[in-house]
Amino acid sequence: MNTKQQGGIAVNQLGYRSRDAKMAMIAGEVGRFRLVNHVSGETVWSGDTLPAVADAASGITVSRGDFSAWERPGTYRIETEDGQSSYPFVISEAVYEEAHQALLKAFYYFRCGMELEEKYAGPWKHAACHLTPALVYGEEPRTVDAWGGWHDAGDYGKYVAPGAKAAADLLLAYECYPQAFQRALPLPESDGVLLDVLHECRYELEWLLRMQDGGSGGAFHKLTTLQFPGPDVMPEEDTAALYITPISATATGCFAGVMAMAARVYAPYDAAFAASCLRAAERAWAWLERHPEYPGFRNPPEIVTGEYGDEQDQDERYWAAAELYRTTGDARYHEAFRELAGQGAFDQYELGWADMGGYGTISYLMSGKEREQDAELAARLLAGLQQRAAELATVSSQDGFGISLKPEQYIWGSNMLVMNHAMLLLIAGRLSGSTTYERCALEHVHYLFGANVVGMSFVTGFGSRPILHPHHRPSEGDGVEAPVPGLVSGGPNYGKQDDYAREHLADKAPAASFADVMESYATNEVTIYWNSPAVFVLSHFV
Ligand code: G3I
Ligand code: 9MR
Ligand code: ZN
Repeated sequence: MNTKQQGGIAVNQLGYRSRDAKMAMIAGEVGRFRLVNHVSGETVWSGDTLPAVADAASGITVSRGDFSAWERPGTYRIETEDGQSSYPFVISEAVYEEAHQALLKAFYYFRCGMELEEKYAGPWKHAACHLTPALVYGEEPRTVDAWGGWHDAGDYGKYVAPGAKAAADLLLAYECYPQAFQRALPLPESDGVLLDVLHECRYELEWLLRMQDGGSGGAFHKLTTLQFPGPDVMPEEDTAALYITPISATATGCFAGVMAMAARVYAPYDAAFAASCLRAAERAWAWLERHPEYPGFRNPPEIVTGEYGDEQDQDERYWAAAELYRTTGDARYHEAFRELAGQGAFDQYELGWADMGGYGTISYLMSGKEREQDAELAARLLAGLQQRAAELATVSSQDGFGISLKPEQYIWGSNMLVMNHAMLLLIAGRLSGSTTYERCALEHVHYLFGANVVGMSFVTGFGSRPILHPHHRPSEGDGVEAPVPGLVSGGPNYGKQDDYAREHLADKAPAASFADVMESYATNEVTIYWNSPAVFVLSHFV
């Protein structure tokens, strides 16, 4: 555990709601620990840590100090007999509101194709970028004018499948927790009518619509320069030619899924937009039907930007069928969904950019009251979801930091898995009308904001020791000291696929394989689809 200044006591650096479970994660065999009023220095409560756990993922022994009993609002710190102290944190009714807003506002900062004005962006303002039409790779001089949307990450590429995952998480958050989005961000589009989360998603959806091939209805896989620009190049300085790569089945499936979802969500507010989303989804579905087998996407030889390769497209088709059925009630889509569900060729409970099956399952289960269902299939999917949630809870109960990642799951973007798992736990609870998994999901939030072995808040701008040097070109190039706020870092990655990690993290345990340095893109990049599940999860707790 990080032993700089504050010692090996990790807490959620934002704090805890009064009535929630509260745990300090303390390195070593501990014993007595105390809760100290950070203002007066007075010890307000003390107790014994739980039996120490040898934690496989972090490679250390952890003693957990449970101070759930203390509910009185205030600012506190945890101390141990040997003089160690945690960062200060608050206990209060409302602790996650600011972070929730910032995690959503981050999408505005990722916007491409428009000026980010000081009025909305503060010091992180910049000029409009990437406005030139993109050459269609292999079909030059054909061009497509697909401006707008969100940059993917620390690079300026725009990729359909990850973009669809990010938008789907936000739309799902809105469908499950509309009350969490009542406060304006604000955005340039804020009008007091449509919630800002829907304005923000629409910015991406409009770009996605431009990524559909007018002729065939398939979705182009991605839009990027041939190579990544230098690490401090601002978006508007990245003026190399843009290329659109060929259509892929995974992009087209994701496109159909998120468009069908949008058609449903926007229908009450903008019938014309909703109708265009539905038409786009149906044309994409028709493309999928005409291409039942399609090779997985590979970067053409000259293009070395993110590949987002994925050989398995059945899960994206499954998601698309579920959303199209939920939105239209058309029996054709139900039939297609049942068929794909029956083949069992993919994981039906995953929520990653390559594994979209979980979205299909969730959509089908959430449509239960609106649509006729195959009762047997619905029961099987619900049982499967409950079982997955139960497994995650079991892993969490054995983990030193209370989360559901096994050591081998600290991969590139492990924080996405942390938040995806919390999302799955919350949805499993919601669909069975229980609060069983809420506590476990919240432990994942505590981990994200500091209760982890590196003792850092993985979100820029939040916590006493937040990420300061994300692999994010605007944060590097804008001359502002603080990085763009509200960005979720990828997190520990035992794969160590960058030079910095290979050199400096070689001997680190999986959960400790992290460095807050710009060079380490395999541990410390930021992306839209690592932020989006965090927005969903915090929406439950605000
Ligand atoms: O799924 C396997 C797992 O089965 C295996 O046990 C494990 C062992 O390494 O690997 C897992 O695969 C990993 C995969 O991500 C899972 O999502 C790969 O190792 C890992 O290399 C791969 O990383 C991806 C990375 O691109 C490199 O391709 C990240 O998911 C993905 O988020 C990241 O995306 C990049 C874009 O290409 C470009 N833009 C920035 C973005 C974020 O860094
Ligand atoms: O900046 C790039 C980042 O967005 C990608 O996720 C990553 C992996 O594809 O690659 C980064 O670019 C690096 C490139 O791959 C190798 N040379 C150094 C680049 C970072 O400055
Ligand atoms: Zn741009």
